[in-house]
Amino acid sequence: RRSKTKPAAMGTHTSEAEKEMREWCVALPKVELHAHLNGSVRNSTLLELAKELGDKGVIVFEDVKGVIMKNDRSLPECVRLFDLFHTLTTDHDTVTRIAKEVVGDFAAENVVYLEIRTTPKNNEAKGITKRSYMNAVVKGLKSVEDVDVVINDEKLSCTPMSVLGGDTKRKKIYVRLLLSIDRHETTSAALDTVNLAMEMKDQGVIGIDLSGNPVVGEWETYLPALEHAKELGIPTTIHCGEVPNRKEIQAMLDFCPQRLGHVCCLDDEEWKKLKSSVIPVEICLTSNVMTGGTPSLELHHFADLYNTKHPLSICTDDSGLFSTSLSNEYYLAASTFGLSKTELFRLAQGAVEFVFADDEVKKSLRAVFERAAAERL
Ligand code: 6MZ
Repeated sequence: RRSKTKPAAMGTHTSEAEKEMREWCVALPKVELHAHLNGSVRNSTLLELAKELGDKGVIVFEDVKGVIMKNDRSLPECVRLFDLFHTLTTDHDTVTRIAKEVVGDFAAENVVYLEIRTTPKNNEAKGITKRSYMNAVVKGLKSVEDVDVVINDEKLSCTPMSVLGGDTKRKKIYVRLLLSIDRHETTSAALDTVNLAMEMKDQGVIGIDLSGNPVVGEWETYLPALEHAKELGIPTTIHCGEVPNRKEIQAMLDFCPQRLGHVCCLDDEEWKKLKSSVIPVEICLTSNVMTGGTPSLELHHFADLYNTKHPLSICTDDSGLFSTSLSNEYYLAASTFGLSKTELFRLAQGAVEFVFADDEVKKSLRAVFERAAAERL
C-alpha cells in the first residue's frame, strides 16, 4: 500500500492564521455537488444506531464500534463498510432521520446549494422498495426544522433569496437529489432507478449518478440506463477512474456526462481527452487520499486541473466516513496548494455553473455570491 499523508495533519499556516482561515472557509457560501447520503452520516448517529441493533442482538456493538471509529481506510474497506452502514440505516424512519441530519449539517457550515446522492434500495424483508426508500429521504428533507430547505421550484417562489446565505439567523439551503445506480445492479434495476428519477422530478430529484465498488460490474450493464436518462433529459454524473480501467474510462468520457467524479487514475491520453472535453470534475481531496486514489494531497490532480483552468468543484464525497466537511476541504485546498481567499471564493462561486438545477436557481445562487463578495472581499 502506498504511503499517505493524512489530510487532517496538513497545513502551512500558523495556528492563529489557520484558525482564521478555517473560520473563513466555514463562513464562505459553498455549493456541494458530490455527497453520498449514507457516507455523510454523523459518527454519533451511527454509534447510536449500532447500539440499538447491538442491544437487539442483531450485531456485536463493540466490533462495529471499532470499525466505525477507525480512520484511514482503503477503498475496499470503505466499500465493505457501506454494507455495515446500510444494515444500520436501512429502515424508513432511520433514512428519514439521516436525510434530515445530513442536510442540517451541510446548512450549518453555510452550504447554500446541496446535491445529495443516494442509492434507492429494495429490501423485501424490511418492506422497502426503491420508491418508499426515496419517499423516506424526501420526508427527511421536509422535516428539517431549524433551516429553510428549498427542494422544488414552487417553494422557491415564496422563498426570498435575498436571505439565502446572508446574515439572517435562519439559514436557507437549496437541496436537490441525485439517484445513484450501484455498480452491483442489473440493467433492469438501473433502468428502474432512472424511471423513478423521472417520476420524482417534482420532489427535488434532478439527476442520476453511477457509483459503487469500482472493481465490480461492466460499463455495458449501466449504459442503457444512462442513455435512457439522456433521452429523458435527466443530467448524469459518473464516478470515473477511481481505479485504472482504460476501456471503461474511455467509454465514460465518450458518453459525455454532465459531470464526472474523482478522475484519479487517468493515463496521459485519457487526461488529454478529459481536458479537451471540458466536463466539470467533482474533486474529493480527503476521500482520494484516504482510499489511495491519489498518493498524497500534494500530488493530487487538483493542482493540474486547477492550473489548466479545467472546470471543477470541491466536494466531500463521504463527510461522515472520512471525518471531513466541505469547509475543511476548502481549507485543505488553500493550505496544500497555496490558494488565496480570492481564489477559494472564485472556486466556490464557479461551482454554481455546474449545478443540475435550472437557471432560476443559478441566478439566485449567483446573487448569493455577489452579495458575499461585496461583504467579505
Ligand atoms: C464509489 C461510493 C463512494 O447511496 O447508500 N459510494 N462509490 N466510490 C466512493 N468513494 C469512496 N462513496 C460512496 O451512499 C453510500 C453508497 O455510495 C457509494 C457506494 O455505493 C455506497 O454504498 P448511499 O446513500
